[in-house]
Amino acid sequence: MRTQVVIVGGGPSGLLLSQLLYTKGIDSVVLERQTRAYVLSRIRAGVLERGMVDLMTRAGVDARMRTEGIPHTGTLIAQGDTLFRVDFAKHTGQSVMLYGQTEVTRDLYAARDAAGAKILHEVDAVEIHDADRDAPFVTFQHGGSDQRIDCDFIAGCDGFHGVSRRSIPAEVRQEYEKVYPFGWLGVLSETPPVNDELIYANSSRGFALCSMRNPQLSRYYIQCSMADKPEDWTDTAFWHELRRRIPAEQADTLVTGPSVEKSIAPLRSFVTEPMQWGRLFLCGDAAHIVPPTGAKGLNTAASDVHYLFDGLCQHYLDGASEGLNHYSERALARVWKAERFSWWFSSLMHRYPDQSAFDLRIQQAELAFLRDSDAAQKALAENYVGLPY
Ligand code: FAS
Ligand code: PHB
Repeated sequence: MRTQVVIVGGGPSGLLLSQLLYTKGIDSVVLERQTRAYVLSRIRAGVLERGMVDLMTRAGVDARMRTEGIPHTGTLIAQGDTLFRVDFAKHTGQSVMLYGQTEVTRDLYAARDAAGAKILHEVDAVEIHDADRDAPFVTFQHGGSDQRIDCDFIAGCDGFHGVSRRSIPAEVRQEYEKVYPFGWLGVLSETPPVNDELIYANSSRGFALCSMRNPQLSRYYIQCSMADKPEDWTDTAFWHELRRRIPAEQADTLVTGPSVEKSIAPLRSFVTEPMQWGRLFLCGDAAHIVPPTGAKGLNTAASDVHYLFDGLCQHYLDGASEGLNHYSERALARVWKAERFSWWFSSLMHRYPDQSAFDLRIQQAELAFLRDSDAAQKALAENYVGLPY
């Protein structure tokens, strides 16, 4: 088999890149380890930056998002029982779009199917070969037989646990990591959201987030111990704890119901440099991870895809190599700003096991400054709606 671009990983990064390349007549093959049903079963991100909305529009997959997505022009921040709003529209003139990653993936699959795209599911033993040469290729097992695809370029879109990052020699890679001493226990419930905008809450019992997918589907998170497992938490225990972490007014109006999904996500900040090696380019979680506090995971994957798509178009359509040659430095410049914001917002909103009395006072002062300062709120808003590509 031969194609122009082999894309390892069929999550949002891989599917979005494949669809964008298709709009420019650039051929790709997507290799996905899981089944399509498994990929679509994952409940992850919920907030799309303007840049991601624009990319979905360029990819021709924005129709359902524009009818079912919910634009948000601000968010609420709760400190104990006090609430204040950060107005994105006032500070940036922009909004974000509440539209689940699962729906993004569903829309991308539909477009890829309509285009007769080659997406191979349940592939095993993917190996990247000669990425540092002019004729790279990928081998894998599919349908019980050994396969090989020759290509011009390889996009590593296979997430944190994929094979692509590890295909760059260890002596070439520099990795940066911070593991947070807590996780997020997330619940999806077929109940009306407690508020029409998100509530990020810093309470004496820990962080909580009230989010949503649509007027009848809510997404809630509470900070939990790294030792916790989803089965340790009954629905009753979750709702009781969430009520204790959000302001009384919202706790009193919270509509609870059975969880239709319950999972725990560990929190880490991680970046690998460089994000390219020869003709291999890493995108999304394959190259970096953020704590989900700032809703930057999926959105930073999107900006990677933007830069790589731009570079591949330059190569194939203009015969120029500047975009591909500088992909890693362009992508990393924005990645590190997303890492910073995600770390800062996580430090502001969570209670850390080793937090001293001084640390707590500083955190409370930072929240009070954010509450009282237009400049501080403008800074948060600029980062939240998404910094320029
Ligand atoms: P993904 O991990 O989504 O996709 C990689 C794909 O590659 C997967 O389908 C995988 O099966 C496949 N793959 C892996 N190894 C392979 C191999 N060897 N061969 C072939 N295929 C392979 N972000 C937010 O903004 N908000 C959130 O609330 C949020 N919650 C999250 C919760 C969890 C549990 C996780 C893990 C992430 C969360 N994220 C969140 C971040 C998430 O949204 C990612 O940023 C987003 O999925 C990145 O997309 P991809 O880069 O495509 O990686
Ligand atoms: C979500 O709706 O899943 C969500 C929203 C905002 C975040 C993280 C997750 O910061």
